[in-house]
Amino acid sequence: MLADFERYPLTFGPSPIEKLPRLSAALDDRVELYAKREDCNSGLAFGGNKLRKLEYIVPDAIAAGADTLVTIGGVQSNHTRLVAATAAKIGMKCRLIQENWVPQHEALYDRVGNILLSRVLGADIELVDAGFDIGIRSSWEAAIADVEAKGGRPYPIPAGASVHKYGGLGFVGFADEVRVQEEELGLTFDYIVVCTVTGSTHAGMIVGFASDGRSRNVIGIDASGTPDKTFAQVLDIAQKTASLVGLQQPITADDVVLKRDYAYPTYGIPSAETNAAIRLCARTEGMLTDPVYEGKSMQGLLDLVRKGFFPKGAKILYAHLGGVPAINAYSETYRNG
Ligand code: 5PA
Repeated sequence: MLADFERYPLTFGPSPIEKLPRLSAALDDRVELYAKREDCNSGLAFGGNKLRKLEYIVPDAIAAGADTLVTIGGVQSNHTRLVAATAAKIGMKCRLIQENWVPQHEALYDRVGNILLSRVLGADIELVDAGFDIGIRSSWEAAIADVEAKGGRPYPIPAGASVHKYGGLGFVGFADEVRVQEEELGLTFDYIVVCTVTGSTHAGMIVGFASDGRSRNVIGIDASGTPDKTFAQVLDIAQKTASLVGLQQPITADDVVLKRDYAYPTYGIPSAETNAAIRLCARTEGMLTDPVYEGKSMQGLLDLVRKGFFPKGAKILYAHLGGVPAINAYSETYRNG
């Protein structure tokens, strides 16, 4: 489905799939857990899901004759870090708007983790005091206009590279990649579990897995805390991406499975259950997850297994989308492990 779209490689190639036997055993082997390691998919600034999306966006930025990538996220955004790294890699400048998406945080929150890396990567960063919202923001529009007013050629990339005409393509490719790996492994995954916020990761998977009837087997775990907006955005991106790639079947709201029970207390703040999930995964498999995104999808995965949501023996692929650098901004929370 992606043969007609240009791709600029930013990743090492297919991300590895790893079996998680000790985590499965901690859940009484009710299911078989695997992880697809998007968190180590590249040598660019620790990697992550955004690179798979940006691979299909960069050719358009180059063709547009842009010289500055302009994007937006929270202070500890992974997306902005990876846009900064991508800009460096392709020889462009990077302008970042970083909003105050998380209401309470520690003293060095805006100095460590992702934002530290983005500064080292040379991005021009503006901190803006606005709360969490996955929509189009005036601060981002103003930054685009400002780059232009100063004689630059901006290329706008919305939050999470999601509401972009090519934002869903990368994770259509994820599904193709999984099918090849399933052949190699001699198995088929019954479910794919994914963290969902700005929506194009989940939306791309819905389209990519539609051809083998598995759209509804992609279980999105909302980490936004604004699930109505996230749901609507996933559906919209999935429908637009489906028509872009010429999918022969319609995508409807029924194809979007989004679990809303794990984002509490709010975006960017881990609950006690999130932290328990982070620790269990780390201590059984040595696999680190972050308090904002993957810790919440790990929490959702563990809870759904314990509740018997998945049939016994189901093979479940946890999409590990990255994000670990943000854990450095939570040193108080994890001061005793
Ligand atoms: C992010 C997003 P989507 O936004 O595509 O739904 O992906 C959710 C997600 N896991 C899951 C990790 C590690 C993520 O970073 N991060 C955003 C960011 O600014 O970093 C877009 C919100």
